Amino acid sequence: MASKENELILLDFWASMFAMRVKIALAEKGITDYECREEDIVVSKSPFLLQMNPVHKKVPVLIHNGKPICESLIIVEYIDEVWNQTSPLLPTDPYLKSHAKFWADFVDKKVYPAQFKIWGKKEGSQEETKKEFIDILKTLEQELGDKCYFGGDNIGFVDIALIPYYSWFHTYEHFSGLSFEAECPHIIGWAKRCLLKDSVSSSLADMDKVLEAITEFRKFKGIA
Ligand code: GS8
Repeated sequence: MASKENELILLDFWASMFAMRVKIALAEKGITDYECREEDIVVSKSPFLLQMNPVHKKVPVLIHNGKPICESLIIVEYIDEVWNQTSPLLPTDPYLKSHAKFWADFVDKKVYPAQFKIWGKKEGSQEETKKEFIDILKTLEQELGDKCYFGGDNIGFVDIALIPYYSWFHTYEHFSGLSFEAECPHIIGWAKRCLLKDSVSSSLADMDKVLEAITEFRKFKGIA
C-alpha cells in the first residue's frame, strides 16, 4: 500500500482498455505501490465506485489521497503532471501537446466505437464496420509514419491511449475474420515494440482471456 501522504487506489476492470491506460502511465512513472480494486461493472458496481464517479459510474477511477480523478485520458495527464520528474508522457511545447491530445481524442472518438461494432454486433452485418475499422487504423499508421512510437523515441500519451486495444485484437480478428498483420503491418510492428516495455506488457490483459470473456459476454447478451 502507498504511504498515507501518497495513497493511490485504482478502481479497475481487468479487460478495460481505459483502465489499462492508467496502469501503463503509473508503471511508466515507476509507481507500483498502489491498490488495484477490481470492479464488477456488468452485474454489480461497488457503492465506492458510485461514490467516486457519481456522474459516469465507470472505471477507471484513480483516487489520490482520497480525491477521485475520472476519465482515463484526464487521469493519464494528471499522473504526468503530478509525477513530472521522470518519463514525460505529454510534450511541454503547447503545439506538440495539443497534437498529442488530438490523436488521443481521435482514438476515443473513432477506435472505441468502431471496435465495439466489431464484437458487439451479430456477425453478418459487418462489411462496412470492418472497412471503417481498418481505415481508422490506416489513418493512425499515417500519423505514426516512420517514428518508433507516436510519442517519438519514447512512448507517450497517444501510445498509451491506443496500445490497450491491442489486447483485444485477437477478439476483433476472431469475430470479423480480419488479419491485422496483413491489413496494417505498421500498427502491429508498433504494438510489438510497445510490448517490449515492461510498463506495457505488465499492464495489458491476456488476449486469450479477453476473447474468452467476450465470447461469454456475447452469449449473455444474446449476440452470439
Ligand atoms: C470510458 C470508461 C468506460 O467506458 C474513460 O475512462 O476514458 N471515457 C471513459 N469504462 C467502462 C469499462 S471499459 O469498457 C465501464 O466502466 N463501463 C460500465 C458501464 O458502462 O456501466
